[in-house]
Amino acid sequence: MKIKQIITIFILICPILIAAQSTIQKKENQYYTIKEVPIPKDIILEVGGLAFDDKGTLGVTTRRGDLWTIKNPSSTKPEFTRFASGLHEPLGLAYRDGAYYLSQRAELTKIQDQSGDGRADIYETIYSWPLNGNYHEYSYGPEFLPDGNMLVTLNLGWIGRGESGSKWRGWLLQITPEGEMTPIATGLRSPAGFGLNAKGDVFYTENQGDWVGSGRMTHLEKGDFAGNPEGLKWSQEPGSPVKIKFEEIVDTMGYTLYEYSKKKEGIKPPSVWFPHTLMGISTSDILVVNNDKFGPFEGQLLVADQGHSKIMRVFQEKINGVYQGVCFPFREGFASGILRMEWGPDNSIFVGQTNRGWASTGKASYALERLVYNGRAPFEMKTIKATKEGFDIEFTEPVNRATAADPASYKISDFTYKYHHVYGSPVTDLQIRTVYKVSLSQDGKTAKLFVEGLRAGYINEVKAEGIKNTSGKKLLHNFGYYTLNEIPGGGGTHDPAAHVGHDAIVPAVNLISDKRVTEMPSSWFNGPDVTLTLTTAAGMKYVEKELSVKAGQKVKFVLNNPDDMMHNVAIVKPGKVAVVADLANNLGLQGQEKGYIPESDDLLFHSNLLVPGSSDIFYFVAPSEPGGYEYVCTFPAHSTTMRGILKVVK
Ligand SMILES: [Cu+2]
Repeated sequence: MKIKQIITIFILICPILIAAQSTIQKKENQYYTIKEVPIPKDIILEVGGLAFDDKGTLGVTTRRGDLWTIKNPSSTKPEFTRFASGLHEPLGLAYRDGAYYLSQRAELTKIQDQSGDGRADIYETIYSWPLNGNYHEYSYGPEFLPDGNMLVTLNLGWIGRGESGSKWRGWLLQITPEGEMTPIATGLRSPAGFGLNAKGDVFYTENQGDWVGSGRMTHLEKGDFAGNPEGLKWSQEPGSPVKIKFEEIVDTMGYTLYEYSKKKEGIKPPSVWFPHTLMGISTSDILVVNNDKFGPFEGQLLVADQGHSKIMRVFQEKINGVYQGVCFPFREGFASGILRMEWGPDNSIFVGQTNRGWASTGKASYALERLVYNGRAPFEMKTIKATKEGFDIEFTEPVNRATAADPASYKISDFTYKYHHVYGSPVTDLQIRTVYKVSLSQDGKTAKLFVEGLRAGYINEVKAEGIKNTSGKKLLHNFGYYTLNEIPGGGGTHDPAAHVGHDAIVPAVNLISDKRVTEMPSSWFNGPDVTLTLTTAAGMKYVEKELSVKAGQKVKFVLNNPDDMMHNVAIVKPGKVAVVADLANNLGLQGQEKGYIPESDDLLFHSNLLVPGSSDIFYFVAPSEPGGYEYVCTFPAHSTTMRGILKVVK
């Protein structure tokens, strides 16, 4: 079956039913409440790192270079003290035995207050690394290992692509308190979040970008290569445990990272993919649920998303020695972009946020909030586990047997992403998997799904829309994404070694619609009355904030996309920009194929979905009714910043 047919069928039988944002936030709030930590007006708390000391005082590093301490951070009147300042964008913080440890751009630093006046007086460099000055050379950490050593990660620079412009950029490094450094793993691009799971294994989160099809989480062990080749520039340096050489990674333009890993030793595919725009757009911190006071999810991981201002929940298992697992939505609606999460002494989670230069759904430029469990467990899919036959879904409470035993209550489709030098990847090779049988456990809490044609190396969208609990209530969140690296006991229909690669590079989306007329109407004898040009810019913006035409004018509209991300433009009726953007967000897995253009009478005209470095031209007659018609990029999460006004005047 052709992919187009499959998608058509998919659209017909599996409409995505994601509730409007505010509705889901209201529901989530019944179980987990977001509370503000008030910040004094004169403090710009763009949070880079969070750590509690042994007295319950919260340390906060900021991107502006301060280290604040906050006494009684859960109270209505927390007490802020500037503990240290003049630091170079510290994007992490840890506390150990009376000292703070933090990564500045070029070093790991230990900071202490020896005089006891509440302000730092000793700044000690533990280990430093070179810096070439690129704005994107972020440094994160440290995270302490149980043995007292520390981990830091070094972001790639950005020059229109990721660049390891100085030694160890793109690496995970281990550093002893005495300042001895051991490189551990590379292939990292934008490793803003990393840490240990409940078993003590190291994971890091990655953002979509070049060589990275979508957000993801990867288990890192010594010698691993996680996918972006830039860091391999240093793999032959003394001390490197990584064997792969830079020139050995070639752009196949078709393989997935999983398939490539089966052909070449040392490549580590992710344990969990976070499908772009469906589960977030820029993963950040990882936090283990290390207690049973936070609901029924002890031992699972929470993963934050900076761009979508939300937290996701992850359950992982190890099959054949390989980590894999599922991500679920958990809580959205935070005030700004989440970079850090830290457990407070009261088992609430402190959530540190910032969005300067990195747009986010939450509009505040920075925030510190707490996520508090209300003591009432939500009805959720608690875990999804892979089996030889399909998946076992465990619920947080017993389910209605009739709904849970019906295969029609579940929908599964699987897909993957390409591994190539291009920024991101379209959803690739999407197919529907049939659930042909379900058996329910005695206690009514686990449904065993029998699924045809499982494919190893694919991401499975598992939806359970039909499920109710014994009192008739529906799931709080009814979908998750399971990354199937290994099928227990073998099986499956997909042989990666025999695979010859997927279709070429980026989809040539060519939207055919009466709202995108790409040839000048033959009746326009004298050509268009006016040509409007709109240009995209970095940071999810248009260069032109306002365009103007006369009512009824014949318009030639040019959209140029010199940016490194995909963008489009939709011109909408006055006041309808949020409605249209929401509809686009809710297109789900079919979004990209539709160019993120939803069907709506509020949407008047639109462009194609443009890949980086391309343009589009379309023609329309300006509305006869004067007014402020907004234009917006409907690519998920772009619409908050990427918009402007088309003024139609008399
Ligand atoms: Cu855009």
